[in-house]
Amino acid sequence: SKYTDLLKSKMSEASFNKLAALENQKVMDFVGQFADHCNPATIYVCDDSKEDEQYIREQAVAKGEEFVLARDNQTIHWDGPSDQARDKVNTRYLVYKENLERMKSLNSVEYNEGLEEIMSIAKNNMAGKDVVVKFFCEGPAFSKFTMPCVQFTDSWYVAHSETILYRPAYEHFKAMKDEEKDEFFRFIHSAGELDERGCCVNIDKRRIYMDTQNNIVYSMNAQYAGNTVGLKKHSMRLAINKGGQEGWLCEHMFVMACVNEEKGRKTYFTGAYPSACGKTSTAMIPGEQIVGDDIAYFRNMDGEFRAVNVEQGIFGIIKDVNEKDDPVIFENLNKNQEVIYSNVLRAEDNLPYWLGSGLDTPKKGDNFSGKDWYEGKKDAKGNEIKCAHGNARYTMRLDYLDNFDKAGYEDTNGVLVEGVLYGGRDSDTTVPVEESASWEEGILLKACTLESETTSATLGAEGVRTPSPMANMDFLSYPLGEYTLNNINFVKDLKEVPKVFSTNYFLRTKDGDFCTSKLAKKVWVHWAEGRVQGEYDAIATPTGKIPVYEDLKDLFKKYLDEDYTREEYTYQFTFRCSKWIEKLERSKVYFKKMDEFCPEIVFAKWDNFIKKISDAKAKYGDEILPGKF
Ligand code: OXD
Ligand code: MN
Repeated sequence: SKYTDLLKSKMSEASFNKLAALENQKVMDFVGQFADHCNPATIYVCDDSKEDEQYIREQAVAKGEEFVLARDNQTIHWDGPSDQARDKVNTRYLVYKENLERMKSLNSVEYNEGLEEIMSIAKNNMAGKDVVVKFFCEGPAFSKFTMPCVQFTDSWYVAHSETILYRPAYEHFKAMKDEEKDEFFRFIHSAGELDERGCCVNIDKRRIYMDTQNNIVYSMNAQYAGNTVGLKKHSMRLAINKGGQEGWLCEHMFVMACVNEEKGRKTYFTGAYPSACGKTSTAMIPGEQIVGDDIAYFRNMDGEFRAVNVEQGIFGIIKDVNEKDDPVIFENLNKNQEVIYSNVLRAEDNLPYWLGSGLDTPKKGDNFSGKDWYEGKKDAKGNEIKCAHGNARYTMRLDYLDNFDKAGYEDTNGVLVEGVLYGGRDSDTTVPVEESASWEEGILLKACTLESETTSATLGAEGVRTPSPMANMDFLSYPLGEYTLNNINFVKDLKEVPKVFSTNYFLRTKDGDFCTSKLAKKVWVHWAEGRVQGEYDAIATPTGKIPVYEDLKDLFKKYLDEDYTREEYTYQFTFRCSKWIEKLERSKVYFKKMDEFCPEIVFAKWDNFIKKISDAKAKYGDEILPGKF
């Protein structure tokens, strides 16, 4: 390689040998190009060994990006006060001129212009720093699902996070056949200059630029994991695009198994939920099993709908994780095992505290706002700074959890998916659970129309609905209309097509209270499980099929020991015609706005549903009680 001398000057012999042993020109050129351009002091190349993982952990602490906490193997990392969430404004696609028109509703920049900008920011951005190169993969290694990835970063916190969150793949790279050697994702990341707390200084030059045409993502002057961890949201955008071209899907979904002990069966579901709509809590319903909590790949494997969890760990929101609401995670955070906390409070006892922990929270300590947080501290705008950020996180391996489905997770063929859930949040439109009449109706009526509703916890007006098709808009890397059709067409050669369900855990009574408790999701999922297995009758509505009262009554008794009344059922499962028509009209407006080239067929199908609902309204009235349609 033309970079051999340069690389040898920045690497130990052992590191260079690890790189050379891959016999992969594209890897060599990638590492060489950025070794030259970003100009780090040294480069450490990792294989899959425990020694290299340990070296990363130690360096994250030695370099001041993480601090050791009281419990064994637990550390804390802070992102700077302005680096606490995904930066949607500065996250852009680099798009060739000829594709700009097609991509215009997705945040894009002309290829050469964007590349020039990002490369000028990247120039010497690693000066004086030590870089780590590590190989990972999405999904299990050595399988049809495997997406190999290489991460080049000057942040040992980012590398440490990835060591927890993703499967190692140095050996996979080593075994790649010549014809596969070009097929991997490349992530180049630099936190750049750091302050004394290990936080990124040059936030004004934060940019995340994605080149889906060449499968490379550039992330500069950022540290928050959603902006930096290449294998998470960056890779997701590359995979959505690649899947779209190759006929598979990358979805923003959990994978879980609903366990029916009595019948001795296990049914796999995947689920997409916009944030704050119950995704994690559904993936972790007590008594069921979890395969993954955030990202799934779907493939048609010999006519079967199979899915893998792309990840190995959880980068979870820690707010409201407490003994009562989230016992499994809470228990694991309290053990002496590896966890990286980010943006929580470190108090004098050297333990972490966060919002909604249920613990007595000390009144001072270090937090994301600085070293000297105290209760009542205000920011520059005069707003009170809470003990921890609302988006503070924990990073932890999934296999710590007792309810982890190890066999399903490890299966190189993925798990057989029999049900897909789309969970929105609205107070007055959709029923708690509904099955779609078909896959296509599921995509059009459940997935594309997903919305979440603002709550008192978010700034601004309450009850405002935000469209969130497939809960995937932030990561969509090609136009929404095409993506919708790819979702519809994905099942066309399958022997068995999963059933699609919507859920809504947030329907409210006339008095404004939630209709059901947080635990009721177990009932809705078990009803879906029964339907998948050919049990339970269902009642038709204009948008699908709902449960009959008696089955829910039994399920509530069995799983929650609750008496579910017919009055509750009737209210919750009433079909609200005008509300549904408004919902579909909102979806039409949103699709038009987000993709002016969205195929007419999508709108035509929605118009058919609107007509069907209007006819029903004329015949049965605006609110149709269960069984009256
Ligand atoms: C997200 C996440 O932002 O998973 O979706 O962190
Ligand atoms: Mn996510």
